[in-house]
Amino acid sequence: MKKTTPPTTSKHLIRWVEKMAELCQPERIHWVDGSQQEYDRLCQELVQSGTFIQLNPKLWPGCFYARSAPNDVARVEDRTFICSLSRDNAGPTNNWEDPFVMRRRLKQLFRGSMQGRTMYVLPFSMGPIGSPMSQIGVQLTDSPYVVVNMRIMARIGKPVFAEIDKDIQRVVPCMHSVGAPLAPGQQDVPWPCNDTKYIVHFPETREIWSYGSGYGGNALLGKKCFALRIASNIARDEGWMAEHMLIVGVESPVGEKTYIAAAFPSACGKTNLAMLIPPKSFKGWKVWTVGDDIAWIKPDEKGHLRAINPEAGFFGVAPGTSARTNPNAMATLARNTIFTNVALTPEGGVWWEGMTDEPPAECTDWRGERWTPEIGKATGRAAAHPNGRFTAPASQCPCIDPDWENPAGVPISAIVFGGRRASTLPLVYQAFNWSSGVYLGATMGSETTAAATGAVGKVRRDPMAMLPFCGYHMGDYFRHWIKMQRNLTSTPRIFHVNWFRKDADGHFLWPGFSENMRVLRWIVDRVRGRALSLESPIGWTPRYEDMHWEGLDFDRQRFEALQQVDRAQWKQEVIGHEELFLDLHDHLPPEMIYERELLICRL
Ligand code: TSX
Ligand code: MN
Repeated sequence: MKKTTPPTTSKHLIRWVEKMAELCQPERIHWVDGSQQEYDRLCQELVQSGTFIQLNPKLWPGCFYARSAPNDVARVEDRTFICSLSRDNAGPTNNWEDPFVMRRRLKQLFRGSMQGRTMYVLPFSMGPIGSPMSQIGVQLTDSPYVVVNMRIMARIGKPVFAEIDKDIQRVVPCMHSVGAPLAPGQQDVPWPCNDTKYIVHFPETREIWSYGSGYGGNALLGKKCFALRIASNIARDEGWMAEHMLIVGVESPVGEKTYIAAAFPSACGKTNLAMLIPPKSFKGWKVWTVGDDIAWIKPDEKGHLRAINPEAGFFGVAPGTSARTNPNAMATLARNTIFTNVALTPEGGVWWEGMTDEPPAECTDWRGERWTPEIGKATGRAAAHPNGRFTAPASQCPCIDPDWENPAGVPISAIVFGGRRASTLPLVYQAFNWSSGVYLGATMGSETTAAATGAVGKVRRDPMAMLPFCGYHMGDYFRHWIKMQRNLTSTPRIFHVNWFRKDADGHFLWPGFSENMRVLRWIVDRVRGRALSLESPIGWTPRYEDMHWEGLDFDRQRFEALQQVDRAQWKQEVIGHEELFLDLHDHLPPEMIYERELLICRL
């Protein structure tokens, strides 16, 4: 085996790498330094191997294009496991396997799995290097695609080795193989992967093992696996929170800044909210982006919550992103971006559904086949995969917050939960207090939109948008939320929003997008003690006169329809809450039961 000198003095790390190399039998070991030259060389190698196509540098400078295998296009929740010692610790909403059984199975899968490939030793920091809120991992991977994506999504390489050598922080070992060993002389494919997939977490020993996939959350192990599933375990033990939340700073015309963290299930436009541009009539107001996906939130020494974005880039869904829906995202991904599973234009550009009103006359779709609008219409095939992605550096975002890399994080004044609900849920309301806010987050959900994933319009509960990402029992997770209040001198105010309420004719009642700034402004004013509202059975709701309407023609009647709290609908809603709680009953904190009873009484 070809070897280079390890750029670390950590005997522990070197020994682990040697042991894993013995297991996986790679042809080479490459210690990732994280430099631009290394990145450029890896991208060139990916072009030569056919994984990458370099986009036209005149149109898309520094950008590359990849197509995955058609059976490796998304996270695989049914192949995702939490292997705690006790099954009870994983809870009913996670897949569980005995850690000893799983270890044996993984050893077999990883034995020789990297033959003919390079094993990259990829050290990464989730959060700014050296921040007391950051965490370090080392991913061993046989995928150069993963290495270049991780360079955008996390802080990697030499400075992270330096942190490891200080030997003060625990390192989370992350094993990753695409599960496609090469026999001598065997020709590689553009997207190696395996039909057998395992995304495995060992919460007690804080380890991640991922096999068979090269895609996104399955393979970029710093993101969902570490920053949410493992970090939620660390956070519970240490008294902080690892949340599936965007973070924005809302600045008023006098320069007052209010930071908001917000959790939404998928398909609610989280990245769009994270990069919102206020309407023209909101002179002097500005929204700054700290993060679009994950927040690590911790009490400071004064007992106030502060948050960091543990990531360094955006791994965003491309379809639906346009100069109209999210100009800041379009500016962010205009250069130095990796596109996966979108369409390729004849000019060497990319395209996806929703990017422009007019589709290109002709392009190559995410499968590599010729696509025209006519073919699309006839076959029903989209040019880009609905889960097609861009991997773009956060530093390129025009509205990136000046404090986005502050090692101390930013102070969080409000937490917003949201969902896609055609009825029942008003545009916005504020929970009465912390525990009613935790109840509101625990019972949130979205109506299914894609016919492929089940019945359209059925509410799927997704507590705090963490259902697929909480690395332990959901009931214990609610308990942790409740307990957080005890370590705080002030709690953020908690809100719920719903941009998607419809009228009787099935039309959206709320214009959404930039106009959501009006909701953010009411939230900021509530947090600052400046806005009034009505007490309703579910919480505090703004009256028409509590909102700012300049620049938008939106009458009182329509607003009242949007804000209506219908007691009959809400009685039905509470029955829906009970279904979720049935599953979790033996770990549910009593506050959840009390809050439900109080809600029923108020209705
Ligand atoms: O992202 C969205 N947001 C949040 C923006 C900050 N989307 C897209 C969701 C899919 C990812 C929205 N879609 C939003 C929204 O607020 N609202 C809607 C629904 C909607 C769609 C089109 C219109 C209005 C509402 N069109 C007109 O009113 C003309
Ligand atoms: Mn997410």
